Formats: sequence, structure tokens, C-alpha cells
Amino acid sequence: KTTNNWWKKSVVYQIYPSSFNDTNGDGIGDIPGIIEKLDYLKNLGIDVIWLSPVYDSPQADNGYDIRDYQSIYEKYGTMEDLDKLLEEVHNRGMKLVMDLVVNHTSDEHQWFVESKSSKESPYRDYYVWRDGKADGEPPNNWGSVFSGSAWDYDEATGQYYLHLFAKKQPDLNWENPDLRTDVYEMMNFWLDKGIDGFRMDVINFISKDQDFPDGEVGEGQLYGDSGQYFINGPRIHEFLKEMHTEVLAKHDVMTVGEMPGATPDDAKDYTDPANDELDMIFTFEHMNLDQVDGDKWNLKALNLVDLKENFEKWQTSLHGVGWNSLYWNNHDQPRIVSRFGDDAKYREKSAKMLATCLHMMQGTPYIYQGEELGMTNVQFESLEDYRDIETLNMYKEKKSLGWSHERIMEAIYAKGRDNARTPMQWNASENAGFTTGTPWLAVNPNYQQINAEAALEDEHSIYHYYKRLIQLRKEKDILTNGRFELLMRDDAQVFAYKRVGEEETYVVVCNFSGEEAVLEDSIVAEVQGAEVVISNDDSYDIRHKLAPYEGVVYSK
Ligand code: TEU
Ligand code: CA
Repeated sequence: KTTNNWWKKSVVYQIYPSSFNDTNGDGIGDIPGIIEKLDYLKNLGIDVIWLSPVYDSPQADNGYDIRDYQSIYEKYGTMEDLDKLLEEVHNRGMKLVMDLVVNHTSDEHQWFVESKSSKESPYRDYYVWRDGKADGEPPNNWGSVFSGSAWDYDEATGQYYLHLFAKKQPDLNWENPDLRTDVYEMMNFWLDKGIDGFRMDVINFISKDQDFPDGEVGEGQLYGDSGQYFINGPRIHEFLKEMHTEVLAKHDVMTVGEMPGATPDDAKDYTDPANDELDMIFTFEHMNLDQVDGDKWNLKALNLVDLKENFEKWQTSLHGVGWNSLYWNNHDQPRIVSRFGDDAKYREKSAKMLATCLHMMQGTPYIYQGEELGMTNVQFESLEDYRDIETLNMYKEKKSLGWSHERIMEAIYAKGRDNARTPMQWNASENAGFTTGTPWLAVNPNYQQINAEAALEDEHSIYHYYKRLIQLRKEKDILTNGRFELLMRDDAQVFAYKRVGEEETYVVVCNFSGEEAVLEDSIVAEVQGAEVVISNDDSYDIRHKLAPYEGVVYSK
């Protein structure tokens, strides 16, 4: 197990392979394309790369539906390419963390093909098969995250199989010790290659309540409320401890569990090193504040006070107990500068402010490809331009519930996952230099203004600002260990907090609005005479108020 906790001082960069860099003109990013850009990442100051799935897959959910855990999707390249990537990453002193998707596989995985073939198959119980109800209904009333029932009927064997996500993503049955052994064997295959850890896909969903009870069907809902029966399920800690013993304890690796529905108290159990489970988790709580009734498509404006309270909860709960991940973006979330910033009038300034607010907190920061350029959400005219299965399935379901086309498109513009998946914008040439072919998903039309080449040349770019933030994390112990204290708690414009270290205190003040903001007297006193560590507005040094979207860090 990791003794020196190198990941506490690391900054992680997430690569979504299909959209990062295409080198053979097929319009799909590939592993040689990633190798080509490693110096760009090294220059940014990145320590760890989290690579979204590159395994063989029919791509029903862009690789989160794995057909063979130990071979590479042909359009991304070969296992030799992957080995070369790992070598080149290590040559540059960086680390590579792979995506572990073991809540489910593709329905084309050999295990499922066997399992489906007959009730007597030795692989039958690698998945969750149940009889339907007497009245011809599925085993229970659970819905899939990607719309529709969470069960699909198989004529041949007259049973249903569970899929919390797409039909082509059958859930694995973690109750089966043989399945668990096969998963651990696969993990050791990758760790023996020398990868440096795993990001674990919906890992807190793997233990289900084996009674599979119906959930309450809420007002206007099509399916029962089922999360309580598989989120942080009955055997989750047992399984993670077994995984730690069988696999993780033998390697100096970093682990981060993606955990929709986990609370800070859950996170203390998962990330307390004494529990021998995981190093950190991804919370969804701060990503669920601008929605109504747990429905991401049912839009609500963010109330900054809610965001501040949520970060305070996570920072204080885990301080000295476990460890936080820190993120605004990933391949499932809309682009933060469009979501909580202003991607029009104050795009660069608000992007830098958001980065300041996040990177000065305690935890390991994650940067999603293009975030360092201030890439924005996209608005495609027609539904045909969208690719994400979650979006396309949702469109049909919301229409059936009477939502207008306009309301659904507005929801897609605000929260659709394709917002994060438009090709990385490298330069102002055609298709932003991402491909010489036709991109699998169209490039955001603003690539002439927003691209890496322009950012590298502009010393005031968001890229260079991120580079300075990342450098600070390496230099300043207070960022790793200082205690978090929320300030101006009830203010709806300013997110202000302290980091209290042994020798010094940082005061971080961020204006989340396009209006000038006034600092409380208690803070004004704190920042008088304090030196500026970093600021997104060097021209402005009026210490009792903040300019629109100004973000400043004071040291005293
Ligand atoms: O995401 C888990 C998950 O719950 C997401 O689907 C997220 O909540 C939702 O998409 C918000 O819109 C992981 C992967 O990150 C995601 O890409 C996969 O689609 C999903 O699991 C299934 O593997
Ligand atoms: Ca390609």
C-alpha cells in the first residue's frame, strides 16, 4: 500500500480518449494521439493522468461497456500502443491511472454471452438474473439511469437481467466469489504492467440488497425510488476490503472511487486509511445542487450558499480523517465555466476564479481535458448532432412524459454529457487540429478563439493560470495540510474561506457574480497588509471589495 501518499500532492488530468487527439484521420481520438501530447501535459505540471476506458468495447456507452478487460479497443490502437504510452508517461515522471468499470460489463463480454446461453451455465451467476412477477412485470420497479426499466427480458431463458445503466451494460453479480476472483485477477494483470492506480466506476453500486425490493414511485415518476437498495449497499465495505487485500495492498497505487450518493460520513469510512479501502472518492453532492427532485434535467439556478455549505461539509468532515478529490468537470458533467461561471462576457476571468476557488482547497484536484483552456458547453441545432446514449434515451422518455422539444433541448444544453465530449481544441485549423477526418462528435464552433496553441502563446491565458495554481500546490505545504474555515457563510455572491497552517494563513476570496462585491469587515481586516499569492486580476487591488468574477488568494 502507498506509504508516502504521493497522490496528496498530485494534480490529476482526465483524458477522454475518443475526443483527445486523432492521429489516423478516422475522426476518433487514439492512444498515439495521447502520446503526441504528453509534453503539453508535462508543461502544464500534471502529475497523474486518469485515462477513461480504452478497453475493447462495442462503444454503447463510449467504452464504459467493456467487452474484454485485457485488450484495447481497435480504434484506439493496440496493447503495444498502451505499453508505449505507459513507458512515455513514466519517462516524463508522470503516472497513469486507468478506469476500472466492474459494476457491469458489455452484453458482448464472453462472461455474459455464456451467462445468457443457459440457466445451467457456470457463468449464469456472474450476472443478476431474476424471474419476472406473476403479472408479467419485471422483477421490480427499478429504473435505469439511462431511462426505461433496469431489467431486460431474455426470451431464451425466460428471465430478466439487471442493468442499472444501458441494456448493453448488464450488472455483474458481486455476491459471486468466482466473479470477484476474476475481477481481482484482471486488476493484477494491469497493476503488474506497472500502471499507477484505478478510478473506479460507480464502485459503490456493486453491492445490491438481494431482496431487490420495489421502491416508492414518486409523483409523476415512472419507476420506483431504488437508490437505497444499491447505493453504499450491504456488503460494499466487505468487498472493498477484500479488493484491498487481494490486489491493492500489494502495489504502491492511487485509488479513487466514483460514488454517486455517497455522503461525507460514507466518505470517512471509505477513505480513512485505517479502513484499508480507497484513497479518495468522487462526491456528486456539489454537482446536484442545480437540479430539482434528483432529476439533472429538471433545471434550477445554483444558490452559491448551498455550494459553500457543501464544500465546507466535505472539507471539514474529511480533514485529518480521509482525503477529498476536488473537481468541477469530467466526461459526465457540463463545462464549469458555462455552468457556474460566465462563458460569454467574463469567460477567462470566471474560469480562473473557479480554478482558484477549487485548487486552494484540501484534496487532490482533477482537471478534465479542455478545462485548462476554458472550453465551454456547446449548443447543437438538432438532436441528430448528439451522440450520448443518456441524452438520446432521455429525450424519448421526457417526450413521453409531455416535455416540449424546447424544454428538453434547454436541458441538454445545460446538462448533456456531450458538452464535455466535443473534441479537444488544439489550434485554429480545421476541426481545431483534433482530426484531419470527420470528428465522431462535432467540434465546438468557438475553437478559433479557444484552443491550446493560442493559450500557450498568451501569458495571461487560463492555461498559464492553471500552471501557476498547480505549481503552488507543489510548493505550499499549507495547501496540502492547512485546515479549511468558511467565511461570509450567508453571502450569495462571494465564496470566501481560510486555510490555516502552522506558520501562515491563506485567505481565499472569490466573486461568483458579474457584479462588484463587498467583503465583510472581518475579512477586510484580515487582508489588509497581507501579500497576494495569486489573483486573476492583477490590475485590481482594492481590498474591501471584489471586481466581477475576481478571485484572489492572500497570505498572512
Ligand atoms: O457514471 C456514473 C453515473 O452515475 C453517471 O452516469 C452520472 O451520474 C450521470 O451520467 C450524470 O448525467 C459512470 C461513468 O462516469 C459514466 O460515463 C457511465 O456512463 C456510467 O458510470 C456507467 O458506466
Ligand atoms: Ca484515430
